[in-house]
Amino acid sequence: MPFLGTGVYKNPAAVLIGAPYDATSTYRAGSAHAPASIRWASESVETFSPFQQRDLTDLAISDSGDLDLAGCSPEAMVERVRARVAATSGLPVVIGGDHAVTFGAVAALAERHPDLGVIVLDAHLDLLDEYEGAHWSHATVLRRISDRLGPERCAVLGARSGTRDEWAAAASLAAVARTGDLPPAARAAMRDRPIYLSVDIDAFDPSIAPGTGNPEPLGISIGEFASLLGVLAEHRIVGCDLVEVSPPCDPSGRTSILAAWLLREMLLAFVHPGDTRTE
Ligand SMILES: [Mn+2]
Repeated sequence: MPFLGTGVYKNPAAVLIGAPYDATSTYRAGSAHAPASIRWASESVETFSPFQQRDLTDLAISDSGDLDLAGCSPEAMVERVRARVAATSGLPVVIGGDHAVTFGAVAALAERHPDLGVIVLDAHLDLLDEYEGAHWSHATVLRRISDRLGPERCAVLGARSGTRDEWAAAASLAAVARTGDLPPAARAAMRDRPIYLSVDIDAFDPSIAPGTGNPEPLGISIGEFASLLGVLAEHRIVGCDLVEVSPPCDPSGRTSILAAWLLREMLLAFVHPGDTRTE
């Protein structure tokens, strides 16, 4: 079942890409089931957003289904995500999977946009150089991105968990904030850059989004996210993802429904009605 409001277009303005992979999860896996669960949950959401006064059906958005990542090593997974995103015209929107999938998308877009900046919403800093010997892990993803782009091109919002060393390393990022607000200095630093937005669902408070592998108290609110989207809609977003929803940890299905709603709002904020629509 494709995501809400998507269709088949020759030149889509945005393309959803499922990345069902959770082999680098460190505590509770299950995010490999998220793409299917979020598509299913999207049936409970309307295509029209009363907040943005915009409708998904006015936009040319395709759902390309899931990548085949079964049995992949983390390196092979990153390469498959990279290759698919590199081959995608239109805004790539990756549905994880665990957070390690983000690096594949960022690697592809950094080739296309040498001045790429990355904004991550995440409870966790993910700045470890390695996790129990693993170079590619959902716990090292921002470190890998920062190594690739430079820390001054990376910002993390909603952050409230990390080792002492990770917090020390975070000081060199463009921004690190516990709230969902992009601090003014980071707004300026990101103003002229193409931006990739990565949304780890655990940035939200666990009372809102309990269905994730590593829930962490004192998270951001949905209202904070909506305000951030308003700010980011004025920037140039060239790719985005939503990761770390774990359906087995989400018996009521509410986290998948929130994820579908967040994706609708992201698509409506980042894809413009003037963008190509070819049947
Ligand atoms: Mn996280």
